[in-house]
Amino acid sequence: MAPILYKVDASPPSNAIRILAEILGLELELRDLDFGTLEHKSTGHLKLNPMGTLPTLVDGDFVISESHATMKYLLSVYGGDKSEALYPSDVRTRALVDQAMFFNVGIFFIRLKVIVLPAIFGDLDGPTEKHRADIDEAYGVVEAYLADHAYIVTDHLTIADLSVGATTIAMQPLHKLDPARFPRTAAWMARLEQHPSVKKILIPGTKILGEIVNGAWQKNKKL
Ligand SMILES: N[C@@H](CCC(=O)N[C@@H](CS)C(=O)NCC(=O)O)C(=O)O
Repeated sequence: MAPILYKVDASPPSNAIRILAEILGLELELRDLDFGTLEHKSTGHLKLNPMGTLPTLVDGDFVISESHATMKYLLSVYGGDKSEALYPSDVRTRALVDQAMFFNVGIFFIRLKVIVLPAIFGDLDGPTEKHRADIDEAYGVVEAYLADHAYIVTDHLTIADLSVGATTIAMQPLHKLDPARFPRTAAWMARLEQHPSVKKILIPGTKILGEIVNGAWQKNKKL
């Protein structure tokens, strides 16, 4: 039975998991929750994921949330011979993949979330100067990670690129990165955008996110 992924199309961490599944050739049963009516905070979903966030994965009798942990789980169970490239076993390389993923969980994605949720559920009518400065600072971290390699940690794609890449690409309709200031990040993003699964999943998801958030900003400006 295919693992079930609770998600919405506009969710960058959900999309990182879906891209990983495509790379692995793993079929997922996709189930949308209605974010607008807070279905992710419903009793039923909170039983699966007490954080009340998306994505949530149900694999038989096993339930896991938090996309970065979920990606590692999927690789352990379904990664096969693709695991080594996507999450290298060399201790230092793996530590650097983890470093970038923790940066994404703790810093980068939060800087997206604080301009998205208060727009949809509150009265935020656009990113403030502080929001923009914080996002630029995070772009600067990605730029530094890319100093020596074509991808975040090595010269090939790892799950760090999927997580950090999902946030970076999703951020573009909200606060575009300046390619003159972050040239390596712009080139890496262009490289990721050529990937068939990124084209199929993340680009349309990002368009939806951009429309939702820009629409909410416009609506809130009229309040
Ligand atoms: N670090 C978490 C972040 C999950 C997250 O915040 N997802 C968003 C949707 S993209 C969400 O569910 N937000 C609702 C909330 O935080 O209440 C992950 O990677 O899974």
